Amino acid sequence: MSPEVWDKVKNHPCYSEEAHHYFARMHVAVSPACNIQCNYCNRKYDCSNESRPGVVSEKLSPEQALQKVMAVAAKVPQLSVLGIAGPGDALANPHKTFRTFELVAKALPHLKLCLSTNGLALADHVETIRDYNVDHVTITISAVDPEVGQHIYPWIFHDHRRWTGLEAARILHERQMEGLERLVAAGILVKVNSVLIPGINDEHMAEVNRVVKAKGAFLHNVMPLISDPAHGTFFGLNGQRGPTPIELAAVQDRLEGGAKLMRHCRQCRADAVGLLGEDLGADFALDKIEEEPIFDPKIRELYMSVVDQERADRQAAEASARRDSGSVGKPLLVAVATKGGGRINQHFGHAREFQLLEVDGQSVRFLGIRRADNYCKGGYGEETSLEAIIEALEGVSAVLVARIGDCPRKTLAEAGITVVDDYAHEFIEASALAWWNRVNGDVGRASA
Ligand code: CLF
Ligand code: SF4
Repeated sequence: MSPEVWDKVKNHPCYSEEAHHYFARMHVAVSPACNIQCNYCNRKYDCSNESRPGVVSEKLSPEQALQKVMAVAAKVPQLSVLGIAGPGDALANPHKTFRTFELVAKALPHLKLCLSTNGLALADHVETIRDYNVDHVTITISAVDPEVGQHIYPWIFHDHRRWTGLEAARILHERQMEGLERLVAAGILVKVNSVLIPGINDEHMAEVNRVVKAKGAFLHNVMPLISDPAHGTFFGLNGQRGPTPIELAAVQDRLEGGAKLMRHCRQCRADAVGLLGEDLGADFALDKIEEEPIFDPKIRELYMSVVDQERADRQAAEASARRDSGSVGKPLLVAVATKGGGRINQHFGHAREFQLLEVDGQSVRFLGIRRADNYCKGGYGEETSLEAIIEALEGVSAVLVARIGDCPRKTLAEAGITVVDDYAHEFIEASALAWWNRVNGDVGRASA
């Protein structure tokens, strides 16, 4: 990665997997209207192109959005990105979107600005996006062939009229490609989100990946369709299912070698605040924040210097563990309970998700997130959620945690999963390598 690109992504939790251990994002819901219809969307809720479907966020004016961003920045030194991703399409509401960016850039110039769009209006706004220093844009592109796209988008509103069917999908596709090309030409980093819909675009995803890579997308995020009849979407009501975690992983694995994949997306809430996977949104509702929150840049500077040191120590620890291990061997899957900071610092019972890594004695590859309801509910464990966790950890050899009770440790062992708590609060990658080396040693290398 060039130093220029690294400089753009190193503090962006979505564009860099490494950065997501240290930095937080927040969304402000300033853009209510939308100019297309997706079959996985119900307009009662927020845009599911960049957020969890079925969630309604508090709609804000640009001034209220600024107040909220100030309140979060004052309390969350990890905050590095402000994203606009709905509740409709950011660029179907350009005045509100850009006014919000203008206000925030003036008050908090250290924040990165990020927007997400379906791409229909994108080509008309590329210069403005560049002029407002928006460095990161996500376009949701779930098809690059209108024959496929027509099964995802029933209509669009473009050029003062409504278009349907194949024609709508064709116009949307052409506009998305034009927007992507122009953003890349303007030096803006583009992430492409694709919603994976079994039976509709799963076989087509390799082509989407190939095309967006050829056009210069920086990152491709394949997100699973979340389909629930209770959300009242066309797909939800018509029995269209989403992919299983194994199906999603299989598609992602097939795309390796193409456009770089994002595997740490949490399909966060449209009003999400905090590290990815964390949700502080409810603490920052308008009725809970001060009218004029005060941001102290010194606290932020202090946090940044801590992160610099942590990053250097983490890299050095990994390099040292690699040297100790010596050679490559049999790859094993490990799951890690972490609250962030790049360390194994979460109690098994508090983990709602585990980071999945593949370790082979020399490298540690991040494979994604396995979600599980947290086991510990108010001081006591629940057997049914432990079963769900064991299911979510399918294929995993060991789970690295800060602490765990005797009971779940025993049940996990019976399911063939080793619990490792002797690297509590240590760096993730170095610990995974050290564990691999400890259990495999020469045996692992010989059988590789
Ligand atoms: Fe928000 Fe999206 Fe910007 Fe990130 S989210 S607008 S790029 S700041 Fe991130 Fe959330 Fe996944 Fe989106 S984890 S849903 S990819
Ligand atoms: Fe819904 Fe977003 Fe699609 Fe618009 S772009 S229809 S808000 S999912």
